[in-house]
Amino acid sequence: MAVIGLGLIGGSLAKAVRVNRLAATVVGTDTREEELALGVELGVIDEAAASIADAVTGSDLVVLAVPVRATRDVLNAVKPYLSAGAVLTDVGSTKSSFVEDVKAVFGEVSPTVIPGHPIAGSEKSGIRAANPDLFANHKVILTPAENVDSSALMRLRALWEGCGATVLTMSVAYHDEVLAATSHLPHLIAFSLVDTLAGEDENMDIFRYAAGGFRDFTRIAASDPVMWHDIFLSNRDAVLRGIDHFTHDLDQLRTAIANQDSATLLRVFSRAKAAREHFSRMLSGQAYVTNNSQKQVTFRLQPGGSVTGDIRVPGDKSISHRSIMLGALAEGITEVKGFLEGEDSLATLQAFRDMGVTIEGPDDGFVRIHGVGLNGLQPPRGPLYLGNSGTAMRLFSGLLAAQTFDSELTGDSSLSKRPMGRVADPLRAMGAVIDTAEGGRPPLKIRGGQHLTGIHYEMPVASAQVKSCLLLAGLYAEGVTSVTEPAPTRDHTERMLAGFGYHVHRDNGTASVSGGGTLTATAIDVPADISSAAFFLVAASIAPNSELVLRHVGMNPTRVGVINILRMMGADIEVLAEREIGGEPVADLKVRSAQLKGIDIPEAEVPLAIDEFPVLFIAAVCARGKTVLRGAEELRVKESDRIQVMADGLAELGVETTVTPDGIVIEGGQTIGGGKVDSHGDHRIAMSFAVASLCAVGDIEVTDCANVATSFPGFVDLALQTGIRIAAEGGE
Ligand code: SPQ
Repeated sequence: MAVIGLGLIGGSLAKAVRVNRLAATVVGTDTREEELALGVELGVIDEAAASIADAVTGSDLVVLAVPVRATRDVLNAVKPYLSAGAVLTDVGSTKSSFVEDVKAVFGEVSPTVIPGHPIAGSEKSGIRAANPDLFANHKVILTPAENVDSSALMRLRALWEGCGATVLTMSVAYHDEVLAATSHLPHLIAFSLVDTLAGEDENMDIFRYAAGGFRDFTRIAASDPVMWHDIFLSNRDAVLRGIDHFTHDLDQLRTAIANQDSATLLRVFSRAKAAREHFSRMLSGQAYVTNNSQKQVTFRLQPGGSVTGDIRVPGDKSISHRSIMLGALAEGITEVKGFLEGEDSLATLQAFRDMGVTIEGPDDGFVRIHGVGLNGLQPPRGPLYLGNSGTAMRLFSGLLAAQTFDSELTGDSSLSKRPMGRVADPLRAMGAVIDTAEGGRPPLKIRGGQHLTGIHYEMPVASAQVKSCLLLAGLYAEGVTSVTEPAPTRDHTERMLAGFGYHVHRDNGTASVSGGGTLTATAIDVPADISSAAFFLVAASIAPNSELVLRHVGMNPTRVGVINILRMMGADIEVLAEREIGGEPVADLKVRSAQLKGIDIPEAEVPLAIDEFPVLFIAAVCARGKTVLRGAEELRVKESDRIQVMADGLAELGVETTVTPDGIVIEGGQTIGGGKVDSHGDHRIAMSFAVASLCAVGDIEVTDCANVATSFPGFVDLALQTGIRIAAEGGE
């Protein structure tokens, strides 16, 4: 391997390759003789070459680590000595200029030329700063051309990975655009600010009193001036676009300050604060919410235990989503208590920030939403990323179908498989223009500026999301929009619309709204989520010697199927202190161990307990006798196919079940053994198998559990606190 240029990056790469024994011989060359001599002395390189010709001759890999502006001259010197098939790469911060130089010197970009850029560095420079760990846990971007030699790419990727880096590939143009925004522009601003302040008369005082903020912000102004001069000139166009964008936004802040416009200041600052808090996630191209599928979290469970205590599970997910949506579209300020700070509802919150809504918090469940009115949303800058949340995608499709601007809704790999035709079709009947991917799957591309007209829709499936989507679209439609459901589904949208002063006509199974009204801000107290409480209701029922109190649980009649079913199975659940808070019934629940019995689950209960079936299957395994579930085909299109995935997981633990197209038959009383279960990234499956450990006879390992954070942040701590023998491993 030949490294041309023994500065910080070239030296660190040479040393990392040597330390990790990734090349037989590392030859270095540099125009600065002292640096070259130091290279050998410090063990950075095996051999010092007196010229580029000597270094390149016989090398399989040639790495250019020279200032960007020197690239062309160095390539001219490399060309005559480069062996056929040798891989040529670089480490420069701009990639189109490297490609242009390669074309100018070689006439083409051959398949073994692979531009590269390690996203690592330090304000230190020179070979003395060479650090073999510089690239560990950092990203390296390779920008191969379409004709790239795949084995060359594989070898170069392996080399960087051998130095501890994570390798990403992208196009040259995309690389330069992204780097202009995330690296070049911040350096420019830091240089400029320090220079401006240094030019002030009282600069000595300014620097003397400079606090940590100044130091943090301007650290990069100590970077190598020549290198940065080169970078700005060679990535000129992309950097200019970044400067123009930034100048425009800075100007807006200036105007806001001049005009005492606190709404704009608060909006920008709170959006920026949220972005900064989640910025590592943003960098992975996932807006501001986690791409949980990339985190590997495993639950390890020891068998047995009792469940005791007095707990409150986090806020209701369905109500949390809706509180942000209606709060954002209302006139005035809505305050929310008990908001669920889970990834799903945070995705909804972030999407509204992306559409210009000022949202303060969440701060320990408290959120303050500065409503913009039904017509006050602004076009988002890019696609709205909704993570794992079916609720967010389906409800957003309704309210975005009526906006003046275009929008695109995307999600993680699980959400990208879920059916969206069920909302797109009736919305199209109202006049919306929506494109989906094949089979009606996400992403959804929604064309703005359409005139919607109310329809009457008979839902073919009992779905609160479809109903809510159409009611939200109906707020904007001309005339009446009415939806009839085949069986009662959760009615939080209807209740909350009424709470915001919007009349919803409800008649048996039909809910209707007339377009053209307004929503008036209100206060919302989100009850604890009965779907999260369900895990503990089953846990305390099946574990011996258990007694647990669950506080402030939402008892909306369209959600209490789990309590009805568990009671039919013989569970000992007391409902205490029933009360109504903000239009939703709430109660405390006391649950004690009980011998459960198998039942035929009444089909009418299915929509009322739709999210609780995974954990109810665990109850059924621990019951005496047979439990039969029918009419639940909807379970197959949730975050996973919840019938099959539960049956597969139970089979891993030695429990046999009979899967039917619309349900399952479970013979109770089987022994739950130890084993390894794949949750398929489905939060409710992961938590259900954690509960199963209470009745198991062996250790259980549940994989792919990161998505538990979508609906139940803090599950592991609460489970441990009540007596479930759980440990979580892994994370980002
Ligand atoms: O939001 P998402 O991903 O669809 O979440 C789930 C869940 O288990 O948390 C379903 F997988 O809950 C849905 C629920 O099944 C939330 C919901 C709502 O808030 O309106 C309604 C139900 O779905 P559907 O399809 O019956 O409307």
